[in-house]
Amino acid sequence: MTHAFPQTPDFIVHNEPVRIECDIYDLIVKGKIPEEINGVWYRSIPDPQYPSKEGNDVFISGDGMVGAFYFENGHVDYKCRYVMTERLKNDRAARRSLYGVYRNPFTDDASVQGKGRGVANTTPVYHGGKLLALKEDSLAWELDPITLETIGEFDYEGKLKSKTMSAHTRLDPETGELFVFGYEASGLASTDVSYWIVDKEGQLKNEQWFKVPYCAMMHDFVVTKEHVLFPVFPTVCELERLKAGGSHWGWDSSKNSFVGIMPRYGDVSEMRWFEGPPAFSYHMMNAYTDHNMVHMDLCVADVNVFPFVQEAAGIKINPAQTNGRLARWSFDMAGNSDTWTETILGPDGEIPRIAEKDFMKDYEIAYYANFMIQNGRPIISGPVHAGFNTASRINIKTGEIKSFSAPDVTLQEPVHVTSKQSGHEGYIIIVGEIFEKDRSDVYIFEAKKIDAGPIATIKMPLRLRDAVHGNWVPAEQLKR
Ligand code: V55
Ligand code: FE
Repeated sequence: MTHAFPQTPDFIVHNEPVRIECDIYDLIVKGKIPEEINGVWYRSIPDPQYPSKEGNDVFISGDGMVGAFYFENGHVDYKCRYVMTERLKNDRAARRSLYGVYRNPFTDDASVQGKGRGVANTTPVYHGGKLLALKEDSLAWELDPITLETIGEFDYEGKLKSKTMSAHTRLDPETGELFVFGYEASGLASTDVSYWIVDKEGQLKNEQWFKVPYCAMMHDFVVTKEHVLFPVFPTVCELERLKAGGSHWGWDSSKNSFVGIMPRYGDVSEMRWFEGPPAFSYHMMNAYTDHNMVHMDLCVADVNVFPFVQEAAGIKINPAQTNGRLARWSFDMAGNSDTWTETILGPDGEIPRIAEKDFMKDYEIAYYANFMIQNGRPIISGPVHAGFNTASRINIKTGEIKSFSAPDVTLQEPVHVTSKQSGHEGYIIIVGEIFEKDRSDVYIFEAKKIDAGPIATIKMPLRLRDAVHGNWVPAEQLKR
C-alpha cells in the first residue's frame, strides 16, 4: 500500500488526488447535446500516482493523465489514462515516488539521477495526425488519439535539438502551421530559448535558438499573422536555490518584464526587445498585427499568483490584491519607444479561450474563468488554491460581460466548439467540480448565451480533478 497525501491545499478538497483510469460508455446526459458537437475534447490533468518522496509538493507536479470526451450523435463516452512516462514507470516499479519536488532534480533519489522526470501534465495538442501531451520542462509524450495508449517521448524523429517544449503552442488555422517554443532549452536554469514551426503535415521546420534576459517561467507566448512575441516576466529560476533543494521558481520584483518581438518567419537576430515594469501573465488570450502596431491581449497581474512562487520570495499576497486584469499591451513597431502601452479590456480572470476563426486576428468575443466574490466563497481547487466560480463571455470591444456560476461549484477551463450553422457562435463546454461531492458535472452552453445556463449537462459518476488545459478536435480531423 501507499501512504496518504499531505493535507495541504495542493491535495485537499477539489485538489484531492483521484488517480482513476477509466472507460465510461454513454454517459448520462441531462438535456440534449447538439448533434453537431462531433469530435473529441482532450484534457490534461495532473493527478499524482504517489505522494512526493519529499512529503509535500505542488499541484502542478502531478503525473499527467489525459481525459477524453468522445462526442457523437448526441452521445458522449469518456476515457482517462495516465501518460506512461519514464518517471511514472520508474515510480510504479518502486511502488513509491523516487522523484523529489517540482522541477528540482537535486531532490531526486540517486536511482533516478539523470533519468526523465517529465510528467506530461499540462496540455494535449493534436496536430499533424499526432496527439501530444505537453509539459514545459521536458519533451512531449505521444499518445494514441483513440485509445490514449502512450506511444513514447516525442522529438520529431530526433530532429528537435531543444530539451524542452512549452505546454503552449499557437496554431494558424489558415496555414495549418503550429508555432512552438521551449525555454531552459539547453538545460536547467539556462537562458536559452528555442523557437520552431511545424508544418501542417507535422514536419519540424527551422528550429532557432536565442537568449532571454534571465531564466524565467515562460509559460505562454503569442503569434500573429506577421509576428511572434516572447514575453519574459520575473518569475526566476536560480541554480543555487535548486541545489539547496528549494523551489524552481521565485518571484523577483527587482527585475523588469520583457517582450521580444520578431517576424514570425524571420531570424532570431531580428528580435526587438521591449521592457516594462514587473508583472506576471500565465496566459495570453490572442494577438494580432495591425499595420505598425502589434497588440497582445493577456490575463495579467502585478505578481505571480501561484502561492509556492510567492513563498520562495517570502511574500504572500491575497489574490484580490494582485491587480489582476484582462489587458491589451500594444507595441509600435514603427516608433522608437522600447516599452508598451496598456489598455484595460476587462476584469480579472484566467484560462482564456477564443474561437479558432479568430486566432491571430482582430476579434471581439472571448471566454474566460473568473473568481467573483458575489458568486460564492473561495473553494480550494487548482494551483492557485482558490478555484474559479464564474465563467464569462466578454465582448472586448464593448466591455459587455455575460456570466455563469452555480452554487458551490468550481469551474475549469472553457473549451470552444465551432458550429457549422452560419451566424452561430458555437458552444462552450466546462467541467464543474461540486463541493463535498465525489462527482462532477460537465456543462454545455450556447456560447452566445452562457448566462442562460447549460443546454445540456453530462453527469459524471466520478470527480474530475482540476485539468490544466484542453483542446477540441473535430471528428473530421481525427485520423482513424
Ligand atoms: C502552469 C502549469 C504547469 C506548469 C507551469 O498553469 C505552469 C500554469 C501543470 O503544469 O508546470
Ligand atoms: Fe497554461
